[in-house]
Amino acid sequence: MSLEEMLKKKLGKEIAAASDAEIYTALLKITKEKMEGMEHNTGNRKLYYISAEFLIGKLLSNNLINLGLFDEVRDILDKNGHNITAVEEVEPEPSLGNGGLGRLAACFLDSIATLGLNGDGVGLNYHDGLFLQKFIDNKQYEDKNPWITDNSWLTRTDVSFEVPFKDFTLKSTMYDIDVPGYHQSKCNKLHLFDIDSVDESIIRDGINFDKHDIGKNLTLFLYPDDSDEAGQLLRIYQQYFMVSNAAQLIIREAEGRGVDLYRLHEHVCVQINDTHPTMVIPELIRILTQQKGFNMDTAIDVVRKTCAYTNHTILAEALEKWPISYLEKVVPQLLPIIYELDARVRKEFSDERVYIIDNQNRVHMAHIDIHFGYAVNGVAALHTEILKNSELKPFYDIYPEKFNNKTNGITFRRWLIHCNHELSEYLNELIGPEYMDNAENLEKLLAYKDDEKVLKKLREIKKDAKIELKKYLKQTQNIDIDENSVFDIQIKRLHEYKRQQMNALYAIYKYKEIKKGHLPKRPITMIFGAKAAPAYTIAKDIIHLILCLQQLVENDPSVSPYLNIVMVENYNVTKAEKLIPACDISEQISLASKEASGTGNMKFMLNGAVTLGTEDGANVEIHELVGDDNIYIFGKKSEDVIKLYETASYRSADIYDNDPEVEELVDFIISKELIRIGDPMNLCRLYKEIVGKDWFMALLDVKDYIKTKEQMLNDYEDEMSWSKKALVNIAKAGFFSSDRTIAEYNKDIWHL
Ligand code: CJB
Repeated sequence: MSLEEMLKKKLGKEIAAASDAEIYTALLKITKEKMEGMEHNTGNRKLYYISAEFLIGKLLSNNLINLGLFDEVRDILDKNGHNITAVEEVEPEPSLGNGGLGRLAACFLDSIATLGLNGDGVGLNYHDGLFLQKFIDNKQYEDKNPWITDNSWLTRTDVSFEVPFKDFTLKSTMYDIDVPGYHQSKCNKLHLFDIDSVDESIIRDGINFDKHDIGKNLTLFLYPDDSDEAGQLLRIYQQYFMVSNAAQLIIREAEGRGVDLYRLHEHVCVQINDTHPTMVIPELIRILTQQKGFNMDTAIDVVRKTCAYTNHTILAEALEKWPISYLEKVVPQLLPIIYELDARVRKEFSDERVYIIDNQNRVHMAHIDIHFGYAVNGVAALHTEILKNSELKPFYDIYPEKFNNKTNGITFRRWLIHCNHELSEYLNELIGPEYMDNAENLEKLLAYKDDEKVLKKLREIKKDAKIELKKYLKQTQNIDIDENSVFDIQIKRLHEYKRQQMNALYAIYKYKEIKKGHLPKRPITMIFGAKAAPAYTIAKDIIHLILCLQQLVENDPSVSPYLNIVMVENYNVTKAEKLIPACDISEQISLASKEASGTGNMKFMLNGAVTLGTEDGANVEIHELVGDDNIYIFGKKSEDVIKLYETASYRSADIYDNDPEVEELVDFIISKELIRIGDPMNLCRLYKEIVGKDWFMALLDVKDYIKTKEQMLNDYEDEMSWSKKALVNIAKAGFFSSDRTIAEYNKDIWHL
């Protein structure tokens, strides 16, 4: 039966007569059936990629692309008076992740399947995931974010495990999402564990709920507020539930394959994505010793050869340390094992910085991973060097052989073929389709770097993407933007280290310049998209500042023709897919040393934006690849920043007091213009934070930042030379394909 006939049959009516929602559901069912019929990848060693987040985004188009059906479906819909983009709108975006870490996990699943490797993801099926962001009175409000509908990509399986906690046991249900590789005949799975008793009706006024009622709340939210004890306990419940299911699944599948558990490591490999899944180590040891007759030495040895750990940050707040007393309340069965692991470390090493349990009775999760796993990797070259030479130096001194770098990557299926059809089709025409299978082929584009026709066409494609974004913002937020302006975009989690506040200071600078009559050659559209963690006060104050600036500029007719500030509401994968193709200037302005890698930087580059960035994370590697002429680098270097922290010598007040230009920008936060629009409490708190603390040193780099951005805006006016920069960025992006990253994980760590 042809695809068109199948679709008609599923719909039970003519395609032309069906609604977009009906078509979406029919296509979902057809795609799911096709994937259910595909075999799973096989291999002697199987990977389990355990992660608290999988930010997978909408799946219909990507699945169709990978299955090789996209063009056919698009044509069938066109022929019948429908449009695939409108059908895509119907799909709710799964709310299973927060930021780069979760999106990376999703790109990895795509690449693992594309390389035909035997590997599944394991995580949790959060019903309301990360909150839905709303702006009211220029502030962020959080609402629940339900995404699971009757017809979804989830398939309930009959796999279920008993997960024992101190006071009760919970029975799990495993849901699966199929993961097809690009043009592959086999599939992998994302396993998401859940409990049947979860109860969304306990959520009140936004995202509040009873944190004690674990049987009802366990899989409601990703990263529930952990500013109090109940919240921290809930996170431990979630983490243990995730890894106990993972461990039981691993053992069951291994036994099902006839694996001798004493050789588990030869057949299984577990990748621990940041520290959230760390308890899988003591849990596997517990199962092997208590249920499978292992002695402790052998269990530890086998588990150590099975588990590998990825570090995604050097921020202390994210390196989890759980009080023993909390673990005691939730998972007392793990404590004898954790004590044993700590005792072994203490016996072997005298340096207390590498102990698992510190002198405040807290368990350092990363330390378990490093001692009792076989590999530790950072996510960009600079980040891995910082881990080896400072953050994790005492561990590197002990285990140099375990440390390795795996620079992050992104899947080009989603971040080029899907999100930027026009560009991807043009590349196809120009350099042939080989780049879709091997991204390094994008370099062929370099042959056209002086071809005016090609450069002009790239500019047209960019303009078309801007027009698309303009329509989308009008529809979704009733915001008008000018497609002839330069689009400057910063989209990522809101965090002081990422320095959205420094970008806001630029907006203040530009506003003041325009007020003084220094008009830019071309209007500027500054776009932000970011969610702030609900308990992160200063991050929310920064959102407030940006929204107030947006309103100020919008209502000032002497400024609005030249400057437009837009904060996109509820920034997510779907919105990123619309924003990235339209971008000219990619803002990657973290304080050097603090952004482990970044992956947005790679997506922008691939879509022909030019980076404005610090020498941080993967920006360093982008810089090396494209050369000085095709990137704009500013700010202090990571060595200098690390020294400033070590010597505790940074004082933002010194800069503020001694530099009237900086003082003027910062003072504007509490100016009468802004106080009239915003909430004085929020604005004053932010002002004080910047003047009195500025922990991530926005004032240190702000002037260099402004200068470099001005240079960039100037250079943008030379259309051909700017387009050439865009071309070089696209051509050099091949290195950042997650297929390359996954091939490296497989070669150096997984050996699947
Ligand atoms: N990252 O998104 C998160 N969440 C965390 O809790 C810690 C780190 C990000 O991971 C990405 C993938 O490795 C990195 O590119 C990014 O720099 C890092 O902030």
